[in-house]
Amino acid sequence: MSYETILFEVSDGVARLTLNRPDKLNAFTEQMHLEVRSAIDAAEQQGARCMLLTAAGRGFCAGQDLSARKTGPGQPRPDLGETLGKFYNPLIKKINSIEFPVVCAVNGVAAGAGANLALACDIVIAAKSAKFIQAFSKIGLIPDSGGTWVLPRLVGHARAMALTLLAEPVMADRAVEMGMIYQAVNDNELQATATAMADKLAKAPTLGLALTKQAIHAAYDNHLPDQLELERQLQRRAGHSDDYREGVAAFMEKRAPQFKGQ
Ligand code: LHQ
Repeated sequence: MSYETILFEVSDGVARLTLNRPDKLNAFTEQMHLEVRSAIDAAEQQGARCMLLTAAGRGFCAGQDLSARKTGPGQPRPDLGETLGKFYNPLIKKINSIEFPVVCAVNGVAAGAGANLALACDIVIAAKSAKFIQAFSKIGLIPDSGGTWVLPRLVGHARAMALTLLAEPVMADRAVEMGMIYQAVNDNELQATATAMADKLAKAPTLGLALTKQAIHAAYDNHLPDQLELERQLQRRAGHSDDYREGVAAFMEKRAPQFKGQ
C-alpha cells in the first residue's frame, strides 16, 4: 500500500513508522489514522519484532487536526466521542497490546493527542528540544487518547492535575525527571539512538518481551497475589520458548544468543 500522510518500512525486523505532515506538525486527520492503522497491521503481518514511531519535520504531532473541525456559529456541534471511538481509542489500545515493543522517538513538540500517543508507547525517547503539552484544556476539552489514565501513573496525581489543567509545556529533560518518558538526547542523536534501541529490541527474545509488556500492563489492575499468579503463568510460557532454550545455551557456551522471537 502507498501512503500519503506517513512513511513506512519494515527492515531487519524493525517497522519504522514516520508521521509525515510536517507543515501541520503532523496533526492527525482521518486519513492519517487509517494509514497508521494499516501500517501497524502490515508490520504485524510482515513479522516485525519492534516498531519505531517518529515524525518528520520540527514537530512530533500536534494532536487532532483542528482545521478539519468547523466550530463556528450555525455549524452542527461535532460528536468528538464518535471520533475517539472510531480512531483514537482503537489506536491507543492497539499500541498498548501490540505483541512487540514500540519505541517512540519524539523529535519535536507533542501536543494534545500527539503527546498521549507518544506516552502510550513502551519506551519514549525525546530530543532535548521536544516538549509535551496537554493542550486540551486550552480549547475546552479533556485529555484523551489515554492521557487521564497514563499521566497519573507516570508522574503522579499532583503533576497529572497541574499538567492537564494548566496545559504548560514540559521540556524533554523535565519529562525524564518526572518519569514521564525514559530518555532525552541531543537533537542530532535522536534518530540514531532510537534506531539502535529498536534494532536491539528486534533481535531480543521478543516473545518474552511481549509477555513482559502484558504483565506490566496487567499490574495496574491487579493485587499482588493476582499479579504473582499471572507472572507464574506467563513465565511458564516463556520457559517453553525456543528463545529461553537458546538464551541459556548461549550463556553456558559463552557465545552471543540468536533469538527468533519464538
Ligand atoms: C495545526 C495544528 C493542529 C491543525 C499546529 N491542527 N494545524 C481528539 C478527538 C477529536 C477532536 C479533538 O481533539 C482530539 C484530541 C486533540 O488532540 S485536541 C488538541 C489538539 N491540538 C492542539 O490544540 C494543539 C494546537 N497547536 C498548538 O498549540 C501549536 O501549534 C503547538 C504548541 C503544537 C506548536 O506551536 P508552534 O511551534 O508555535 O507552531 P504553530 O502553531 O505555528 O504551528 C505550525 C503550523 O502547524 C501552523 O500552520 P500554518 O499554516 O499557520 O503554518 C499551525 O496552524 C499548524 N498546526 N497544530 N492541531
